[in-house]
Amino acid sequence: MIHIVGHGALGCLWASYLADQQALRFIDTRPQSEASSIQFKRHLAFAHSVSEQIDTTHHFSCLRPGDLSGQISTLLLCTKSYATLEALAPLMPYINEQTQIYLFQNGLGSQYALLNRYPHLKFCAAVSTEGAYRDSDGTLVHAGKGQTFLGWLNPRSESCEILPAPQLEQAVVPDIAERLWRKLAINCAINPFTAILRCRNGEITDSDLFRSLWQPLLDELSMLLNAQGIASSRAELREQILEVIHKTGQNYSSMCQDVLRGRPTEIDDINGFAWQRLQRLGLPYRANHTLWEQVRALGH
Ligand code: KPL
Repeated sequence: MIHIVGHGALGCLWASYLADQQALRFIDTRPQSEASSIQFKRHLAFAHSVSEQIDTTHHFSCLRPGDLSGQISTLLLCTKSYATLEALAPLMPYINEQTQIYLFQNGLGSQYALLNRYPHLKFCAAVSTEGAYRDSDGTLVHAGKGQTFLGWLNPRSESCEILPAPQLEQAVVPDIAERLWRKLAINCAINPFTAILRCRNGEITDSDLFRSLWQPLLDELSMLLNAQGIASSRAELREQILEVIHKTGQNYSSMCQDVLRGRPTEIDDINGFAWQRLQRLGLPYRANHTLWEQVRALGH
């Protein structure tokens, strides 16, 4: 049995594929929540064959922590980064050292906050490029086929397990921390611009805001990666970021979607994390700070 906390786009995406192979339930750990089931339609935006184009309907039960009996063996934590500690706390009676906890958060900070709070638990971090969003009518759109890298946050002797969802490409990697840092740099260079400008990823490069911050931002992000021992030249990072902007040009980033829906953003775990770390290292941090401040000023 697999349990998932968080029924945003990513949680629903994984649920819809995992349920083909295993029994699955959502858990809602929010104090006010009363949802007892979760139902949605999944649409494949990239399907090529006619059979793949059929939208599918998915229905899951959603439990409160008090409804659980027995230990949780596999848990996917698909909440926003700022909600992870609160989401996991009520599940502690049902989690032990054997539970595999998969973390699907954007940015950095929340993963290590969990590890510091619960150093005895098995945390497997995921870095995913699957494109998914909830449409205005609640339809889950699987917008782009990506890849998900999995790896332990703290080194362990046994390998962390691939999730039973063969249609979602996965790989276990030894360097998940490096991938988290590289993804952080990409999110720092895309998400805040899309949130401030309320535009698609592909539209940011035409803006004065992007033009004024792009060079110092690149300097800061490549210094940040190098300070972590990650060999990434400024030119290489520049190419990587521009490639993601190009490939996801039609997407609204997760942060832009949050702003458009009036929800809190993950800015503290993205540019907020970056400028604080740079400041602590005695490195320049102005561009990340400016973007963090401007997204905070949006009031979400
Ligand atoms: O990860 C993303 C996000 O939206 O959070 C990017 C890579 C920017 C794709 O939209």
